[in-house]
Amino acid sequence: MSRFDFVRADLYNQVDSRSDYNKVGDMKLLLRSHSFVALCVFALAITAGVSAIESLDSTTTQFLPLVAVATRRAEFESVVFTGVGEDEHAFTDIQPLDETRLILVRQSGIIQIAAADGTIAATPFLDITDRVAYDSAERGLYELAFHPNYAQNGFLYVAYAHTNAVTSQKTMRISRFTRSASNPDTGDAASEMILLTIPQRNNRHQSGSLAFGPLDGYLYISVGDDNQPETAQQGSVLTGKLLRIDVDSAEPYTIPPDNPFVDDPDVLDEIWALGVRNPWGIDFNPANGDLYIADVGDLTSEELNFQPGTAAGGANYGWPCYEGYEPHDATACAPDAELTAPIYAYGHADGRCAITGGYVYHGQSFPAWFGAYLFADFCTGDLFTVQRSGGQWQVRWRGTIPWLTTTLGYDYVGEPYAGAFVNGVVYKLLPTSAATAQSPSTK
Ligand SMILES: [Ca+2]
Ligand SMILES: [Ca+2]
Repeated sequence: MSRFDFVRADLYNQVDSRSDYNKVGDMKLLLRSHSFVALCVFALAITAGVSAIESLDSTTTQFLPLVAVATRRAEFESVVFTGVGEDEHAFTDIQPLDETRLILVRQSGIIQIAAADGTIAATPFLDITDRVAYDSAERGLYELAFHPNYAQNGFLYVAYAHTNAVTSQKTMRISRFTRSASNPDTGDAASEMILLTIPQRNNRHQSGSLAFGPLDGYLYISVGDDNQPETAQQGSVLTGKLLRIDVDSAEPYTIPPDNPFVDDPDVLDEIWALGVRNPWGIDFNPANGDLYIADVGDLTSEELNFQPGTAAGGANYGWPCYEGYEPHDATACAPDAELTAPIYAYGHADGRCAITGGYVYHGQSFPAWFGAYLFADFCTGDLFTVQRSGGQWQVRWRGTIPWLTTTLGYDYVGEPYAGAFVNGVVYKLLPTSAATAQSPSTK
């Protein structure tokens, strides 16, 4: 019996064929070239799809259709926090710099500092636009991870797309930068130490999410399949994988001795997990080391994968053998028993198109969300929480972010923000009852 036999087939009854909008890159390209027309068509597509969808309750593990969402009360309001019209480049990461300030990573290659009132500092924290290959679709600067001991060593890590000026070879780089000795509010652009250079052939599915394991201190890196799905099952390349490296024992890095494939000559030692497509966000629960992997799907399914904090690595999340719970391409696949199914997947009904990963909420403004993982859909902006209760995963709709959601982030006390695509806005999410009385500038 397949591990995928528990699939709730009804999830896929909702899948439709409005797949012109079903991938982040497609949507971005479309918006860049035909933004107004695309949005109008998109709105019509949503409207047209609603009537065919049955009503569902949010306490089930299915998504609420938009018609039902509209009748429910959103738990938050999205207050414009910063950046309206200043710069249309997408946000790819939001996280605290310190108690009062946020770090905002932009796909174009600039990392900025936002003050508590939303003001963006005139001097960027780091500007590496000179080496980031930004194509306004999927290539660019992805995520940033501060070293757990950043306060002492000043090390930060980024993932970005690069194109060699002479050979035109495309790569994804994982690099370390060091805080400036003269200005602690800046990174030193000349301090780059390249850890990994991963060859890429295409412009799609680069991923580039970074996170330090809260239990082991190792750096985890997601690498997309580079639009070569078969590579996700190949141990000889790093695309379509999660990697795990030790950045502390020697430069540029070493292999943790307990990595799952160090004794397997057929699988590269950096590999921690296989079978991912385009993880748009890997994030640990800092309380217990649980790992959430939001993996953007192809035509049918957006999936959320999970690894308990006690896991020893080596999981195979199944792409391209499966997309979500559906068989996709069985060529050169491991047996089903060796694959790990997602904890949740959703189709593209109601205009949803691509999962945007978030983080495990530990703030105070939304008590009902505490300990739950937040994620959103890129196209609709619907925000959901997922949490295990009584051994079952429960997904709940919490509200809708008003613009295409490229990233979810948080401040020093864990309160949520959402980065938008192309309109240069970061939203702060405030409880509905408080949002009208409280703006970020008065907080
Ligand atoms: Ca090996
Ligand atoms: Ca999968």
